Amino acid sequence: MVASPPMADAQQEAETYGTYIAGEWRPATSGETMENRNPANRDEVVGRFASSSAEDVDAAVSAAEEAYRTWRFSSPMSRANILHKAANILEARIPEVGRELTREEGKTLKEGIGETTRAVQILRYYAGEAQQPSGEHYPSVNPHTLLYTSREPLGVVAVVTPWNFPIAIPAWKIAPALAFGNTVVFKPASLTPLTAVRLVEALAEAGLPAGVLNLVTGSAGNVGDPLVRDPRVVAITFTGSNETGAELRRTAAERGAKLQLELGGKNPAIVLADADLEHALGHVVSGSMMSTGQKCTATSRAIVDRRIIDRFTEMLADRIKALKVGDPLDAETQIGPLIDERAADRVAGEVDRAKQAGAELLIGGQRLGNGLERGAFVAPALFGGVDPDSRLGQEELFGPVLGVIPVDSMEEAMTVANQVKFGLSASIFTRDLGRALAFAREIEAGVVHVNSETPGAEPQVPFGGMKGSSSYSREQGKAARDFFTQVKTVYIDPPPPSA
Ligand code: UN1
Repeated sequence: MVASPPMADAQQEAETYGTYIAGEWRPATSGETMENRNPANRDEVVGRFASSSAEDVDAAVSAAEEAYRTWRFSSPMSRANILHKAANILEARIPEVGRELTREEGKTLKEGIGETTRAVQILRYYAGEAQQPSGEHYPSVNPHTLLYTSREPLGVVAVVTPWNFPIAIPAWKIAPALAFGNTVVFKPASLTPLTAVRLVEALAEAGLPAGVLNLVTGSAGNVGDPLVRDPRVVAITFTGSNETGAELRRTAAERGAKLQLELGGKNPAIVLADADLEHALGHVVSGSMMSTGQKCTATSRAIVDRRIIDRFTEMLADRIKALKVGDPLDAETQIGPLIDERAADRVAGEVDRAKQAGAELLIGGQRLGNGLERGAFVAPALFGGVDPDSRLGQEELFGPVLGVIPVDSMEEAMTVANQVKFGLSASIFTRDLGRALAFAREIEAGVVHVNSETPGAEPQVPFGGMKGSSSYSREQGKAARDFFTQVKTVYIDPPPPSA
């Protein structure tokens, strides 16, 4: 592994950013701000952001409630126009926004730019989706009755998003919420508020009426809690940890709010003996290590046929060892830091714990020095001979850690793959069509890949997990309409003929 120390624009003056409530950028009512630092270099302040409280949340929900009265009846074509315009505005800013995303989140510049580009595509997709049919016409027992359904918006929606995809996930929640006539209060992860500001700026500049989209930055306790408990918020869409997901289930159930959850994963890649190993290698390494392993769709278990396991493990070790870890703004870097110090210490601690529990650490797992000590860097780790029932085989570590699990047969591979509480995404690498089809049928995962990596989500198809990975609802594609609207059934009979 080669280190490239971050040399970013550390001395640059940090700006202060406000909340966006009722069409205005304003400081938190308390006047307090929070600092956001670059995970590649903790000396660098990326910006200062409003540290909001319940009072700001109250103002944002009031603004969203007020705006809903007219936005819900606005023409879907005018909503589509705004989303198109926002896409164009953001597209023109991809280089800057992608770079800022990298400075605050730590994924490589290529990934930061890629994710911003993806947000543009998502905005465009929902501009189109806004104009699709939104109801059905039915026959009725009464031949004169006009009987149809229409999809109507829900009301004020809380959008609560994670730091690991700080622009794509907010875009894929906010765009459909708005396209279908809801208004939004957006609470981004407190570790990535700048990217959230940039997305909201694009939508605001595109002409969203005041109050339709409100941004409230701050901590989970000060902003997230009052937001999801507010009785005027009728729906909550959340991507993040299973712990927070469990709390949200309780809160939403208590007050009858509609809820959509995207939670963790422990995603397997099965590599059968007949696979093209070079091809599988590329996808398993990229699936497990890109974004420093911090994707809920990341591959964290390579389930490998014993006949090829020695060779494949050696290939994995060589490839992972050669990954260039360093400043994510450096074009040569392949792996950036984790999101913060705490995450880096936690992942390094999990690696130690797994070692002590008997897993065989082949490479990596340690915090990195050599010019990288100012950042949250951990060397990408590979474990061999992982016990599928161990913590390493079962729990999501959310970092650059891959465990190889040996199996003797396709049947055993399937059993191991399904023996976890999660079910987000899964891959198989094989040339055998029968096995690929059996895998697609039997795997307990919401997203299935044959001969490609576990991460990735195209905007036009549903995305979401089975079992502990979600709340059964799906995001994106046509599925977004199911969550962000409700059905109205309308019977229209002609009046009796006048006498
Ligand atoms: C992807 O794999 O590109 O938080 C998207 C996450 C997922 C999104 C993954 N909700 O990692």
